[in-house]
Amino acid sequence: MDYKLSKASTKFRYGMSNPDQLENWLRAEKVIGVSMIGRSNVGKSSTINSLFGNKTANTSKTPGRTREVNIFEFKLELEGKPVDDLPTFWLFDLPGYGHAKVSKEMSAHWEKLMHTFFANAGDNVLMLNLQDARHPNQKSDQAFRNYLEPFGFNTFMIFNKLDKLKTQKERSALNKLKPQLYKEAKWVEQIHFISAEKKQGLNELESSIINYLLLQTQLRSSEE
Ligand SMILES: Nc1nc2c(ncn2[C@@H]2O[C@H](COP(=O)(O)OP(=O)(O)O)[C@@H](O)[C@H]2O)c(=O)[nH]1
Ligand SMILES: [Mg+2]
Repeated sequence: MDYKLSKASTKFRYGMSNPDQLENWLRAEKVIGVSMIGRSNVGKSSTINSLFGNKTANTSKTPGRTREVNIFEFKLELEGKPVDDLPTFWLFDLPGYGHAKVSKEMSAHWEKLMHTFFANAGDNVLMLNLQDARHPNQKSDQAFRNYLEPFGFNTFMIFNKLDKLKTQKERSALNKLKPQLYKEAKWVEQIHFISAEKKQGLNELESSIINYLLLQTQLRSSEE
């Protein structure tokens, strides 16, 4: 069956910056969903908009402005109709990592909030680790990957802004990086190359996300 993300059904539900509130909610909810994480300005919000509908995330030109975990509810659809007999799925837009200009206080808050998220999200959240295809695998990306690995989440690495690679040199640099990435991060399940703006590579990514959600739903119902 040809499921799609139901763009019209996505709803903003919470913006949480309080770690205790986030922890309590995650523990009560037992979410199945996906989470977007990456450096500021790599296009997390744009990718979310392209996949889940225009009204979801605010895109912003100011790096590091999103200081909260933004939580959305979404559904799948079949032939344009939202499917109601699947569980509610959740989408998380996480604040970006790796911007140098924030204060110590801000980054301590970020760490606490992120740790709370990763420690309590549960086994059924797919991590979408977004990077900028022109500036891939930065130190902060590697540091984040090392941080994320022991949590054991299913993870995709996604390279966005493919449309900005204009020269052959830039494209071959990214191609050369691929084997290195597969080696550095064997635990990462899939690597995708997209342009959120020019809508490239999004169909494959969407199907992979949907497959993940349906599988988790099946596993969940066989546990009950
Ligand atoms: N050329 C190009 N620009 C993009 C793409 N995706 C996002 N952007 C731009 O990158 C900037 C940051 O995007 P945003 O989604 O706010 O990034 P976030 O901070 O990771 O949420 C904005 O100016 C977007 O228009 C893309 O695929 N191609
Ligand atoms: Mg954003």
